[in-house]
Amino acid sequence: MSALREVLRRMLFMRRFEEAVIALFERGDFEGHYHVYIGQEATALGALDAIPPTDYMYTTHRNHGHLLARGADPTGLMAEILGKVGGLVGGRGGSYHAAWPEGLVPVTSALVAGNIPQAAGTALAIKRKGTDQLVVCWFGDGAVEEGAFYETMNLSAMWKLPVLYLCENNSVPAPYRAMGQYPSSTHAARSLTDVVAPFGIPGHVVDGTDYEAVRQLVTELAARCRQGDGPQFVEARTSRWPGSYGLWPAQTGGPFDVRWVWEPAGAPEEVREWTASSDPIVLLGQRLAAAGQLDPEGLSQLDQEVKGEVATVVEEALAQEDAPAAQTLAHVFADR
Ligand SMILES: Cc1ncc(C[n+]2csc(CCOP(=O)(O)OP(=O)(O)O)c2C)c(N)n1
Ligand SMILES: [Mg+2]
Repeated sequence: MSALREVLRRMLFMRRFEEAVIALFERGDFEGHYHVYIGQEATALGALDAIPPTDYMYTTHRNHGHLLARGADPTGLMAEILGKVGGLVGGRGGSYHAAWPEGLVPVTSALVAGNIPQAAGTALAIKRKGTDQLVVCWFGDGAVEEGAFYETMNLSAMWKLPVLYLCENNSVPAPYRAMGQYPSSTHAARSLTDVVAPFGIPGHVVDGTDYEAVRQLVTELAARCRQGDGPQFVEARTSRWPGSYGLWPAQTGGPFDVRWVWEPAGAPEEVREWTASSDPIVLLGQRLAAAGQLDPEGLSQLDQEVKGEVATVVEEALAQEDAPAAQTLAHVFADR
């Protein structure tokens, strides 16, 4: 199997995993708010394939894809989302606060931009210890509107901290994904990369639907960070998946159908345009097909395998005990 075909398989796994999360929520198997990473799969895989497991990672409310791409156990993540005892953080965090301390994902902040100073703090500790690790810090375009972002850009630039700031701008229309300037509708700057320029932090734009482009850029920037050049800022552009909208995710258009790789026009109206122009699975599938490395039967078989793996994950997570209520406050107060 070619390396990119394996990437496609991993993207499909992430997609089917989150479709299962949606189905479990709709069935009432867990409560609370959650966010899916559908449509951004290529960004997490491209970036994290360029980063060894010895580096730290901080993620956000949209963390499922980051954790899976990082190599967290899918059953542990599913159990965490469901509030089960075998969850990545004992079922206490749920979707919003899923983390993986053993995998150097120490904590997840539900506050937009809350993880940015935490990432810089870890980078300061790394610098003081003198190791050659770095910190990957994920956040959305919304975080660039928060005060914590600016304070942290200033300090991390002054102290030349080894942090890779990976901003996923998921609100860019498809034609602007690989272009230079793109004005945000919620930010006065002409482009998000302009925002870090006064701090002397280099800003880079990449098409977040392009696994190879993201991987190549992050490989280069990680090397610069590691050699002491200080922070780097990436704006990875994706186009928001229209299948999930409103405050409470609801899957309009239904689950992804692998036949849309060959016939995106066959997708339901709600997701048709996005499927054709912006779905990273469709875009990579089409590339592989054009190179003679993928055919409809092969993809369908891959999908069946992945669906089977996800079904096992769901079954094993559901079979676990609920996390005991008495442990809810464990690790919250120093005296417990
Ligand atoms: C400080 C703060 N304000 C508001 C919220 C509510 N909230 C949760 S996600 C979100 C949108 C964040 O947008 P962005 O950073 O672009 O991430 P995206 O959801 O698009 O991935 C908001 C406003 C929050 N969690 N924290
Ligand atoms: Mg956003």
